[in-house]
Amino acid sequence: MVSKEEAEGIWQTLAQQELRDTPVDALKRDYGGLEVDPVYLGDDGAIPGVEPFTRGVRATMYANRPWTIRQYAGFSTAEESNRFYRQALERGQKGLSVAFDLATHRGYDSDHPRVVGDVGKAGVAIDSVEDMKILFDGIPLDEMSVSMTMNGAVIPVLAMFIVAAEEQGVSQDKLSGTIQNDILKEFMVRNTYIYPPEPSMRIVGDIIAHTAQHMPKFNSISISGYHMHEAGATAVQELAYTLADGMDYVRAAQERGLDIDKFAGRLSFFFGIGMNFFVEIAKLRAARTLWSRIMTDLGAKDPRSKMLRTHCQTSGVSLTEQDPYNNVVRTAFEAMAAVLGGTQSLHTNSFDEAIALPSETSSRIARNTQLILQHETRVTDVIDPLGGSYYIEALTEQMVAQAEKLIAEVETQGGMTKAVQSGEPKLAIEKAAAVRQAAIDRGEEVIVGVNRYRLDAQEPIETLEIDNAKVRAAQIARLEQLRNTRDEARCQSALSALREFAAMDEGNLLEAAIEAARARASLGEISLAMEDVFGRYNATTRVLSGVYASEYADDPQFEQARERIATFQKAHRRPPSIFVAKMGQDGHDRGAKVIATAFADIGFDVHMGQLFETPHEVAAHADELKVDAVGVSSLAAGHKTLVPELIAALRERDLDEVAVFVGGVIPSTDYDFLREAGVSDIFGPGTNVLDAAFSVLDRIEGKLSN
Ligand code: DCA
Repeated sequence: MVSKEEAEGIWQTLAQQELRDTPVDALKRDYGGLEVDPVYLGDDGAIPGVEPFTRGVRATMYANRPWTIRQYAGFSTAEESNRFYRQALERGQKGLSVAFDLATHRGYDSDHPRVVGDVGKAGVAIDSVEDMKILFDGIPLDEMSVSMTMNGAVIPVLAMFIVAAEEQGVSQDKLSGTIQNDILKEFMVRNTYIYPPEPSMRIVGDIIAHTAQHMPKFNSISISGYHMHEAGATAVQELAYTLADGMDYVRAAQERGLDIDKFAGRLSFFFGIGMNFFVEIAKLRAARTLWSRIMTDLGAKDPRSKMLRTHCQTSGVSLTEQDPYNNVVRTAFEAMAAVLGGTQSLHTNSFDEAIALPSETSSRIARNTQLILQHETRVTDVIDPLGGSYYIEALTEQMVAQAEKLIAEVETQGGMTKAVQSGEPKLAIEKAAAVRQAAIDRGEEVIVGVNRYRLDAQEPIETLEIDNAKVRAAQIARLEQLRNTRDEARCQSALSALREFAAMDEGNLLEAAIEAARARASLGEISLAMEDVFGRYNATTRVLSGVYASEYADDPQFEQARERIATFQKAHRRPPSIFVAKMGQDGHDRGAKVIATAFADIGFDVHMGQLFETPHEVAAHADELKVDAVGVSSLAAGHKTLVPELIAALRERDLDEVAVFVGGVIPSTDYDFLREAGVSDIFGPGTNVLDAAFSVLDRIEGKLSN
């Protein structure tokens, strides 16, 4: 271990390299007579910018360059999103981060019948390179770093981005940014996969190979724990599974003959930051420490290959629908934790995100939260200010040890690609989510404004509404124009070449797709060419049992619910039954799974639908299974289209007596609309699961005795 003096010398040298012509002493601060150094070093040999990077990946960190303010956004159309991006950049945002709609994620063009409720919701609709060009119109792609959250349809989206830049006069070697390209966590939690795991891993490898060779400034992947965090993973699970995913990506690239030091410097990460302040800080420090060790073991030599550089986002599930201005405060604390943990880039959530898509006002407050942190709080002056804290260091060490254990478990299953196929990590996360939900419902974990200090009445807040039908019509018109004006023979031959690459298991799929994008093939067509060979993946849905019941042992309310079910059973010779449905392309199933698990434990006969069903498919299941109720979980804003369609489909089958419930991210301004459409009750975020169960029972009993 190096002495404190030696550490000082090492740090000075590294800092000077990063600062170039600026003297290191320029980083010193004077707070009205209080002298503050840019870094404080101890006897433990831990130096910012030095392996294993526990104290940060850069010697000078924010003292030289603050983290990137990178707000994730995308609104309905390319035009709308472009307007929003330009304005955000004028007002202090530093990097772009594109949110795509769910139709795009799942590889469907906007005119596909399965995506009627999804087009333009929860992100921007991209059908072709023409949309991509509009999205970045007037934004110089050789200067602006662009992150794109895309996993399923990663090949057409990245191809279209490259071609849009090319037609802007920017060659791909000049592009900087990040593509998410993290398919393993999609199978685990987020569910916007298209193809089965094996061909999906080939796609990841093709992208890493292409970017390593042709796009030296572009981060080939964003290995993401965020969605595990949102699905209810514990901090250790998020940490361990994310790094285990990373290990499989590295091995997949190595297996195709790539030298680790040629691509590892462009792997990046993405974590969620929740309300457990110090745990979240320790999580980022532990992640860097572990990754550096893992990469050394995998053969990396270059220190840049061992740096865990990460983006962070404040937690969506920590936001509440009740008393929503509290979310501004929550987000500010979470942002501070991300910064004290040493993130490279940050998204701060808007306070209304538990209810709807962010409005202009809420987006501004979210961005300003970061501007205030950077300009007013002085947290950027000192590098890793919590380094050496007894508590933080102890937590960091504990998390490293526990995550290492969990990673070893995954490794014994043959790595993450194998483990996700067994479904084990997904179930472990779902179990953690159910345990936490029970703790909240029982009031053991306090959420201000939800299970304690609740408002008697709440003022509605203004939320953004997207006219989905209008967006879809405009997209369809643009697609028609594209198909009518392109060189059809060139387009079809490019698509055939792509299909052949897929079938032969050779050639780079991204390179074939770039040619197809140039020839104006649409996103759906490019995606389908690969689907023709790989097939579309259908995950089997498993529901946990017993977790909720064991957390609720001896709870009087829980017992009361069970007794009511027993009485129902006696009267009707069967338990009440419910079909839990996920419609449209919204793959967020944490809420649906928690409800299914808890209702089954209470005694309901629960049927869990597959993901991505249409309203007609759900009505058919309800008919076949003869259920009393359908519970729809919606987190991606498709409810106003999909729920009325479901009710109409039930009516067509004379199933008027089946009660329909809706839960998830539903703005209160939509409640009347949904009730008028025939919905029995609506459960927003923060609803106590037992309360929901009583409401469902009331309706079912009321309906059955009529
Ligand atoms: N001194 C000198 N140079 C610095 C310093 C410093 N203290 N800090 C950063 N830099 C440099 C970096 O090395 C980098 O240059 P390089 O690309 O040539 O190495 C540049 O400044 C940009 O900084 P970086 O920290 O890499 O920040 P970003 O470009 O914002 O990248 C990263 C962050 C996490 C790596 C990226 O993958 C990302 O932006 N992810 C976002 C993912 C996302 O938005 N997901 C949405 C859900």
